[in-house]
Amino acid sequence: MSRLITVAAAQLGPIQRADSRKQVIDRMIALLEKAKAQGATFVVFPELALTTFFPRWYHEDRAEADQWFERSMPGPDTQALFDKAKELGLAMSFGYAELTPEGRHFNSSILVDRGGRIVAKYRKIHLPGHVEFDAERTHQHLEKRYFEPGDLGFPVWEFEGGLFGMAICNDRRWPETYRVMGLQGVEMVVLGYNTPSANSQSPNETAADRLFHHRLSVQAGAYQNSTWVVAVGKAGTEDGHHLFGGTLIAAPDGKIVGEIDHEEDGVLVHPCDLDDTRFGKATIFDFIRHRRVEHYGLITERTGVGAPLGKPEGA
Ligand code: CDT
Repeated sequence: MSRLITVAAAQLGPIQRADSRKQVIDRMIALLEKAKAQGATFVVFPELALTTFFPRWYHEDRAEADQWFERSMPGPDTQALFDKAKELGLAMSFGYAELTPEGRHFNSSILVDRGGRIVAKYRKIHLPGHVEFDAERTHQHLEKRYFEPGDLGFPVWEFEGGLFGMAICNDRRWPETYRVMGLQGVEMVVLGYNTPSANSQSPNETAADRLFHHRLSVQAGAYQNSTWVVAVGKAGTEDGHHLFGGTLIAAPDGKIVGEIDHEEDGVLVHPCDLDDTRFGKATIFDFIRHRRVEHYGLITERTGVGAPLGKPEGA
C-alpha cells in the first residue's frame, strides 16, 4: 500500500524589520506557485512566517509589540495567501503571532485544507528565552515576554488522508512533543522554526553545533515515533542577526530525505508515503507491546530535576 502526499517545505529567507506583511505574503505566494509547479499538494512555511523574528527586539511597552500580531486569520493581509492556495488546490501550514479577541498572545500555527479552510490550530508550548531585557546576552530572545504558553496541547488531526500534528521551533527539542503525538498515531509532524546561529549565552557554540542539535532533535523525534517530520526554517541575516536554515524532511526511520542548502526563499519537495510509518509503529516502536508506563511516572510528576530515586542495594 502507499498513501503518498507530496510535501513542499517552503523555507523563507530573511525578513527585515522594515518589510511589510504584503511584501512577505507576495514571497509566500511565489513559493506556493513554485511548490505547485513541482507537484506538491501540501506546503509548509516557517514559524512566525509573516514577519521578522521579532522576539529579538525589546519593546519596553508590551503593547508596542502588538504590531507584530494578527488579530484575525485570515485577515486583510493574509486573505490573498488563502485565496492563492485555494486557487492552486494546495493545503498549507504556517506560523504567525496570534492576538485573540480577549487580548491573549500566542505563537501559533495552523493547518489549512485545499478549500482554504482552517481546520486545525496549534499554540507553541515550549517558549524559550526570557521576559526582561538581559544585558548579559549578545542578543535578546523575548518569547517569554510576548507570548503565553500554548493552551491547546499537542493534538493530532485527520488531514489530507493521514494523521497530522504540529509543533513550533523549540518544541522540536523536547521528546515529549513527539511522544504525545506518537501516542495518537501521528504520521506527519510539521514544524516551523527561527533559530539564531549564535547562542546568546555561549560564544563557544558554533553555527555547526546548532545545526547538529537541530538535526539530532528532528531525526530522533521522527525515528522514535516512526513519523515523517517536515522542519521548515526562516534563514539568513535579519537586521544583522543570522538564522541558520537547515530546512529538512526526516523519514519515519529518522533519515533525512532532503535538505535545503541555501538561506533564501525556496522549496524542498518530497513525495512522503504515510504508509512508511507502519513498519516502525508495528515493530520496535509498537507502543502497546513495549512501553512500560509504570516506570514513567516522573515524566508528568516532576517538571524540574529532583532528588535521585536510587537507594543503596540492601538498604
Ligand atoms: N524560535 C525558537 O524557539 N528558537 C529557539 C532558540 C533557542 S535559544 C533561546 C530554538 O529552540 O531553536
